[in-house]
Amino acid sequence: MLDVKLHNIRDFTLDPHRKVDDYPYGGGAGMVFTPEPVFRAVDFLKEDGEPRKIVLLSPQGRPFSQSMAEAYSKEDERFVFICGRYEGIDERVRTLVDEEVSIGDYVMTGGELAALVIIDAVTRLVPGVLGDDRSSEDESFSWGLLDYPHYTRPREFRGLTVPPVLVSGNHKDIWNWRRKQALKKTLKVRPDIIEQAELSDLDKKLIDEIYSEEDI
Ligand code: 4HQ
Repeated sequence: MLDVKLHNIRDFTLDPHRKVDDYPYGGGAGMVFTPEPVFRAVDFLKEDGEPRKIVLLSPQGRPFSQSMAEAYSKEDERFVFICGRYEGIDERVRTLVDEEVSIGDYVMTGGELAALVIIDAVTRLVPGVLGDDRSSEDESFSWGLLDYPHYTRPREFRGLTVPPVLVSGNHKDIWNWRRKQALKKTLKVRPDIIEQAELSDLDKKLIDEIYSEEDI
């Protein structure tokens, strides 16, 4: 089971204007998220005494990854995602935070979409949540590479055909073809992943084939 609750930070303000931002000490452009409502919201959420992991979404955080999604999906602890707005959040909020996480090197208007991205990636890994029985070996990142191309019926669509190997029924050939396509795609768009990966002798052979065949 998975349960998501949304809390409006303005509900934790103490002033009639429900203000959550203020000018930065030291000057400069933009506004800063004020600490009081965030502390009050976290205090409220901790009232039941249940343990929680407090996660702050921010471009300064640890980059979110599939391995973090897997780890989160296995936790039975609850999570609180603090989603800031404006230029940033008052630094003292970090004293409440267990983990600071980023979904990528870009700046959004707020952390809400980052929290949704994490919730989405974790949800699909929670057993039974989506009623799925996908085997994890089929998933692209568990290969440690980008995904290989997928095809379904019809065999020919607007003159575009399905690679014959996929209808050959030869599972070894199909596996090798998929692995080679995954290596090819990854070499092209994410060479950094190839550098990190532990490549088998077969992978090295497939990479040699790719280089001898193509201009990549
Ligand atoms: N923001 N990964 C600015 C992000 C972000 C990201 C969240 C926008 C924090 C203050 N969060 N607020 N990238 O761009 O997580």
